[in-house]
Amino acid sequence: MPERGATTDGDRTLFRSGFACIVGRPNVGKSTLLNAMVGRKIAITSDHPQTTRHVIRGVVHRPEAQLVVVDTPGLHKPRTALGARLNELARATLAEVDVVVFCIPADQKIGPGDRFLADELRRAKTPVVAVVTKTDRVSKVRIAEQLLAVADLGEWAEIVPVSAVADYQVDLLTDLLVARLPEGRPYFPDGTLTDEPEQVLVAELIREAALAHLRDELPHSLAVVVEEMRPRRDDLIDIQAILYVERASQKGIVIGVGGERLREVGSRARRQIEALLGSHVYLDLRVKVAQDWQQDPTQLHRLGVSSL
Ligand SMILES: Nc1nc2c(ncn2[C@@H]2O[C@H](COP(=O)(O)OP(=O)(O)OP(=O)(O)O)[C@@H](O)[C@H]2O)c(=O)[nH]1
Ligand SMILES: [Mg+2]
Repeated sequence: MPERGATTDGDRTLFRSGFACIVGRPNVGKSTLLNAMVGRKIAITSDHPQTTRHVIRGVVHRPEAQLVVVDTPGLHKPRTALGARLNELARATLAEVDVVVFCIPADQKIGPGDRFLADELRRAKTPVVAVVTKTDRVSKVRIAEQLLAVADLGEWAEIVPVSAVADYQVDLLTDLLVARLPEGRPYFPDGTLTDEPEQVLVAELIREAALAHLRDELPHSLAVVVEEMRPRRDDLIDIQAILYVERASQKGIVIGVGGERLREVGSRARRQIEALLGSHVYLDLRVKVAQDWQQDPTQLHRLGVSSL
């Protein structure tokens, strides 16, 4: 029997390859789903909206298929240059993939943001699999209600309830997406899980650690750049990174009383980075001001809000 998702042509088993792009409002669980599908943390996640700031590719390897999953920044109506840039990134990606995964959380009523997106997707013409995320947070009755509400929202190739945290139907979703890929050769070598540069993964893990300690508007003002990454010994890597905030008044919040918050962020990030790199890490964090960088298109790229 061929693997699920593969078909046979006489004796020949077809290899499928292609791209699925995850879209949805901010904070609906797109990056958590990407990580669950790939089986490793590639994209950082947080309970602050607009955590993802650039398009991130993760690779799912199957014996008969390779699925490249593209995580995008949450789509919403732009307020700043950052918001506009994020929307632009997500839209450009939509047109270039084989199938779209549209995430709607089980624990929130469908709102104008979801309808706005459903309209966008109708125009894109790529098949769309609607996914009801975070099913572990609600009752079975509520999941059923949400599935019906999603069905009313548009024309979907499939509707699948999923929990990335409880690992419910993540593999099934992958199977459904693989089945929609064209025949083709793999895009990435065996074993490659992402094409994100190591330095970017490290900067993102530092941002994730900082987001876990920050409230309100400040998360939107934070950007992290790894300035240097150098082995000091066989088993120790020196990393220097800068946390940028938008205003001088925000510096103290990130640093905390007597530097305590920055130390906590550093040790949390260091543990994650050591797991990623498989080496001890000496992490040197500094905080600087990049005045109103969100409003300044020339600074966006430098601070990790990159183009495709
Ligand atoms: N209980 C539960 N929580 C989830 C699940 N998926 C995501 N979350 C939580 O929801 C929050 C947002 O998740 P993200 O994956 O960062 O959401 P996102 O859609 O990528 O957000 P943006 O990048 O800001 O657009 C985090 O606190 C996650 O831990 C799930 O299946 N179950
Ligand atoms: Mg995200």
